[in-house]
Amino acid sequence: MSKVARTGLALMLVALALGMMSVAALPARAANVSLSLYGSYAGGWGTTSASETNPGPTLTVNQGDSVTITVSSTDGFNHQLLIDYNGNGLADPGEPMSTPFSSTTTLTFVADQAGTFHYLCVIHPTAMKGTFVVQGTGSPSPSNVPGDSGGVLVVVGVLIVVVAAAGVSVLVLRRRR
Ligand SMILES: [Cu+2]
Repeated sequence: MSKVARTGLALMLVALALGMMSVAALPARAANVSLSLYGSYAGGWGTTSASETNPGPTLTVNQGDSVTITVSSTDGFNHQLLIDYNGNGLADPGEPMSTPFSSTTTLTFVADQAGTFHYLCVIHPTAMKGTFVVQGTGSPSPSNVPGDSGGVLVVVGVLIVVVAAAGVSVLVLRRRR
């Protein structure tokens, strides 16, 4: 291998390592978060069956989290949990909603929108409500486009890896000829 090729190969490997590091250095995201809510018409919502209030406890997660809420009815009535992203008090397409439950069920969804929202029981929206906060992750984005600032870093990191890997293979192939 010529000196130029060796230097080129070394540079490519450095770029490859840097690219991989930039992907690995991304802030921790997309955690799995498990929450419990107990609800009744007379009491509202609580994180335990003994602490129901209306409004219920404020639930806070990070944007991108996979959220599982285990919901239990403590009065034997049917309830149905809704994350009311648009605040109209109604179930809309794209808003996470549990099945109706008179004992226990789970609702799993990805908290993809950052902001402060309400959760409520669709059947008893005024008697069973609370606040649901999705904290945005990463540095503040200059635009108001919902989604991630982390995505750009991933794309840049992956591009660096791909280009560096291509460079390495070209050099290796040339050497074989
Ligand atoms: Cu209810």
